Amino acid sequence: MKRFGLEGGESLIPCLDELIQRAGSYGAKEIVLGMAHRGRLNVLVNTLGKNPRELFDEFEGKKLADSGSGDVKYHQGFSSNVMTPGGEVHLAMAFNPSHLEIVSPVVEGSVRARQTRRNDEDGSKVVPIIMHGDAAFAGQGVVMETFQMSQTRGFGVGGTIHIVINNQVGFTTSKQEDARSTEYCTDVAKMIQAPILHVNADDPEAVMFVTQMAMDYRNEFKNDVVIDLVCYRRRGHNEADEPAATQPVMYEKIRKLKTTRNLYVDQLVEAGVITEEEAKQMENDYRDALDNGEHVVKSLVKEPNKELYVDWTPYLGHEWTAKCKSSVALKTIQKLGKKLTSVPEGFSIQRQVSKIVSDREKMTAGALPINWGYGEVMAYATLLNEGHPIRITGQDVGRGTFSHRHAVLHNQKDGSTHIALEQLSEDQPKFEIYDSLLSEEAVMAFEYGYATTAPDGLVVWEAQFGDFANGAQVVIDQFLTSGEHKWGRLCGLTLLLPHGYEGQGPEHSSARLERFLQLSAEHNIQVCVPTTPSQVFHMLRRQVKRPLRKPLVAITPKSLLRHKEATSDLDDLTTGTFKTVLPEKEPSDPKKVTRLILCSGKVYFDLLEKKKSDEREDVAIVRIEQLYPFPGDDLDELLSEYTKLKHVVWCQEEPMNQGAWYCSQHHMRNALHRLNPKLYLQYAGRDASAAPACGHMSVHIEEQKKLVNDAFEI
Ligand SMILES: Cc1ncc(C[n+]2csc(CCOP(=O)(O)OP(=O)(O)O)c2C)c(N)n1
Ligand SMILES: [Mg+2]
Repeated sequence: MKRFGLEGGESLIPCLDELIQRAGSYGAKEIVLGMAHRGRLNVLVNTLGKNPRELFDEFEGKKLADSGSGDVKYHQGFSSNVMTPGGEVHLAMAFNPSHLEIVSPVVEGSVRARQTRRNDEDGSKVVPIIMHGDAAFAGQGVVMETFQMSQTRGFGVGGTIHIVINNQVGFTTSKQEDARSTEYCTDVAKMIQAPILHVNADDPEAVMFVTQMAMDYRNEFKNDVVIDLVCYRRRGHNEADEPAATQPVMYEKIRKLKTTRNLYVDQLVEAGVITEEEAKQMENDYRDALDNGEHVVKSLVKEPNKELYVDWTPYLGHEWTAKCKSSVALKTIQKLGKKLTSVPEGFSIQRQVSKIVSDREKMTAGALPINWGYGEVMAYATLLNEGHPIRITGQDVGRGTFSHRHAVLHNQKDGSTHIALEQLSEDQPKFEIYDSLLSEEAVMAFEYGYATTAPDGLVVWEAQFGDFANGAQVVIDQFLTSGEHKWGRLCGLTLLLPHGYEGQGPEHSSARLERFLQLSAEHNIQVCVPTTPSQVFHMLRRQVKRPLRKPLVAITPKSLLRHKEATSDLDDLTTGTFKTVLPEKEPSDPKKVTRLILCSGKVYFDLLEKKKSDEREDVAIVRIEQLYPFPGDDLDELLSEYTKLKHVVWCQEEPMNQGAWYCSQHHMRNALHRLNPKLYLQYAGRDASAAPACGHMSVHIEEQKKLVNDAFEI
C-alpha cells in the first residue's frame, strides 16, 4: 500500500497548523489547500481532522456505496472546520490527480471563486496554501504559469503561501545537474520577487519563525511567499522502494540521522521544558488515539458552521437531460438590447466597432437578422438579468479572437473601457471578463477550480483557436472529463473552442473534436457544435438554467460568425430551446428524399449551398448539434419522415481519423438501423491524415470541394 510518508519532513505539520491558526487570527474564513502525494495522508489526519478509522478502512480497500469509479487515497480531497483565535475557519483540501503541480492553479481558481462570493477584495478572507515537492516545483512549467497569474487582475488572489517539502530528491533523481539548472529548486519564485524562506526542517522553532513571517508577509503585502522546508526523505519514494539502489551515499547518511521529533525532545529535555517521560506519554497518547480511531486534531469543530462554504445540494443528483426552458420574453430582450448598445456620453468608439454596435441596435429592433455575436452576448445579458454571475476568460476574450464579441469597448480618446454587461442594472450579479495571460494549462485549470466552487453562474474559458486547448490536455483528461466520476465533484465549466477548416493550415483549423469525443462516457461532458446564433444563445443559457452541472465543450465557429446564412431571428430567442439536431433551412418533400446527409458544424453551409445550386430535391441535410450525449431519440424523430432513403452519408471536414467519424458513427448507425436495417452509413470527408489540415489554400479548396461533392454522390 503506497503512503508516500512524510518521515524526514515532519515539520510540515506544525508549519501548516501555525499557518491556519495565524490566518484565522488575521480574519480568514476559508483556507484552500493543495498538495501532492508526499505527506498527504498525514495532513488529512493531523491537520484537517480526518478520522483515522476512515483512512484505515480505505486502506483495507473498502468501496463506499455511490462513490463513482473512485481514486487512490493519496488523491482524495477533504474538508472540515477548525477553530482559530479569529473564529471558525473552513479548510478544503483539493482533490488532485497524480500529475504534479497541476492542482496549484485549480486551488487558486477555487480561492478566487470564494473571494468573489464573499466580496473579499483584498484576499484576506480566503487564503491559499499550496505544498510542493522540490523536483516538481523546479520542473513543472505550470508552476511558472501560476506565478505569472498571481498578480493579474483576473487571477490574483492576494498572495499564496507556498511550502516546498524539499527532501532533495525526486523519486530517484537527486543530482542537481540532472534535476534543474537553477541554484535552488525554489528559484522560479524569484520571477515575481516572492520572498523565499529557506529553513532547516530539523529545527522546528526556526520553522515556526519563518512560518509566522510568511503569513505576516502575505497579510501585509498580499503577495506570494515561499517556505523552502529543507529536509530529507527517510525512506524510498514510497515505502516499497529501496532508495539505496540509486542514492547510496545519501541514504548512508540518512540512516544515521535522528528523527526531527527525537532531536526536538532532546532539546526540550535539555532545556528543562519537559521530561523524557512526558514526551513518551505524549507519543503514547497520540498513538492510542490513532489506534482507537479518534480524531487527533484538537481544534476540529464537531458541528461545523455550514455558512462558511457553498451548499451544492441544489445541483446534486440530477439525471442528464437536454431539455430546458431557455427562451426569453421579447420585452426583456428589447430592454437588454437597449442597454447593450448604449454607450456613455462622449465615449468615442472605433469605426468598425461602432458598426457592430449599430447593427446590434437594428437586430434588437428586428430590422436585421441576428448574428452570432448578438446571440452570445444576449445569452450573457439574459443570464445576468436572471441573477446568474458570469466569468469569461481566455486570450483576447474581451474583443474575441475574430472580433465578434466586443464585450469590452475601448474609448478612442483616452483608452478607458466600457462594459455594457456590467451596467445592466444596479443589483445585477457580477460580470467578469478578463483577457488572460498567454497560457492554456494554468488558466483552464484555474477556471476548473473556479467552476467547481461557484455552481450558480456561468464560467467560460475560450481558446484563441480550438487546437491550443491541447496545451491544457492534463486539465481536460484529469479534471474536466473525469473529476465527477473519480471524486464526485461537479463542474459546469464551458469551453469555447473555435474550429473550422478554412485553409489556415495545420493549426488554427481543428479544436481536435475527436479527443473530446473519445473522452466522452457515462454522461461526463457535453460536446456541442452549434451552427446558429439562437443555438449558441440557448446552449449557453441551458448550461446554467438546468440544475445539473456538467462541463460543456462547445465547438465554435470562425467564418460562420459572419456567414449570411448562419443567422437567426428574434423569434428563435423568444421561443424554443437548444435543439440537439436541426433540420435544414431548405427542406425537401420527404417523399422525394432518397439521400440523407448527416453532418455537424460549418460544413453544413457548404452542403446547403450545393443543394440549392444543384436543386437537389432528393437530398436532406440534418445537422447533429450535440454529439455527446448523442441525441438518438431526437434523431429518430427527425428521420422518421424519410421513408424512401437509399443513401445515408456522414459528411465532415476533418480527416477520417479525426472529427466525429470514429467516435460517433456507432450512434448514427444505431439510429439508421432503427429506421431501416438495410441502410448503410457512408463517409464523405478528408482522407486520414497525420496533421489536422494541409498547409496550402489551393489544396484546402480542392479537398473541401471533393468532400462536399462526395456527400452528394457516393
Ligand atoms: C507530471 C508528473 N510527472 C511525473 C510524475 C511521476 N512522479 C511521481 S512523484 C515523482 C517525484 C516527485 O519528486 P518531488 O517533487 O521532489 O516530490 P517528493 O516525492 O520528493 O516528495 C515523480 C517523477 C508525476 N506524478 N507527475
Ligand atoms: Mg523531493
